[in-house]
Amino acid sequence: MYQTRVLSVQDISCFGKCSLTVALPIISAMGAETCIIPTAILSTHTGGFTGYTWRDLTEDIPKIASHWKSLDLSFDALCTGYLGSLEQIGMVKDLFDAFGGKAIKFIDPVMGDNGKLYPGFTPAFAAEMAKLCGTADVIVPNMTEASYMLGIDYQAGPYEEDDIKEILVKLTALGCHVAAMTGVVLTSAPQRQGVIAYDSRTDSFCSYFSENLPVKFHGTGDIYASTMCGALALGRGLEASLKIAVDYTVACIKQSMGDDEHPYGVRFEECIPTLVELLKA
Ligand code: PXL
Repeated sequence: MYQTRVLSVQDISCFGKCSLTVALPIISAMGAETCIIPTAILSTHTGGFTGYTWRDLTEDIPKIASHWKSLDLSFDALCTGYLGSLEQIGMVKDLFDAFGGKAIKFIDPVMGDNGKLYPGFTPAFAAEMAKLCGTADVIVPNMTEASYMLGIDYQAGPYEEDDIKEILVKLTALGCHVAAMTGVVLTSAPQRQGVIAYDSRTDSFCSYFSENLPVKFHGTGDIYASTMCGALALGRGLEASLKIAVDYTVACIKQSMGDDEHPYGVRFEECIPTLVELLKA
């Protein structure tokens, strides 16, 4: 009997609830077989911690790929998150070539937030990530990542809907089919936050908005991306996938509001039953 199979390529932050420690449980809970290629092992993520360790796994990536090639593995989706170097971007291109046949190539171009790049990222990395995004089917940048990839000035929200749409069209001009902007708040409805997506193949937009909660937690972008990629891999349409991913992310944030002991990540584990319910709809 067929089971959807997803590959997630990103780091393991051993403590801190992001990247593979959220992608693996979330995509698995959605019912898909979840394979991983860890790109690095860090003791924690880099947001709010100092003194973290970093073991680079770049040289393992092509070795894992060539073993898998000998096993003739195939995937329904290839999704990437935080990548650590220009070399790793090149290796993801190779993974797309080797295993991209029937797979949805999904990129969360993790690089920054609130107008700033995360530690260690550079405009040169953003330019290379933009090229990689051109080889994807679906990309899910936030406004910071979109601005760096397009070389435009970052503007803080709320935004005019037409401005977001213009940026999405420019992002698909990089070469991908679908660009979805995350974390969007519009001037027309500042009490809502959500995602607007553009599909260049049908020249159509869709969006899904929920509550704009007055808090910010680390790792919510990874939760959103894992859920959206999982939903698409399972065959849900674009609009349905946006909804499942936004609703699950908002549920996780609500579950975590007022919890001062875990400021580094959300209580996504306790909301897994909600995710399973969202998939039934
Ligand atoms: O949540 C994205 C992410 C993933 N992995 C590492 C990070 C971050 C964001 O800061 O530092 C190591």
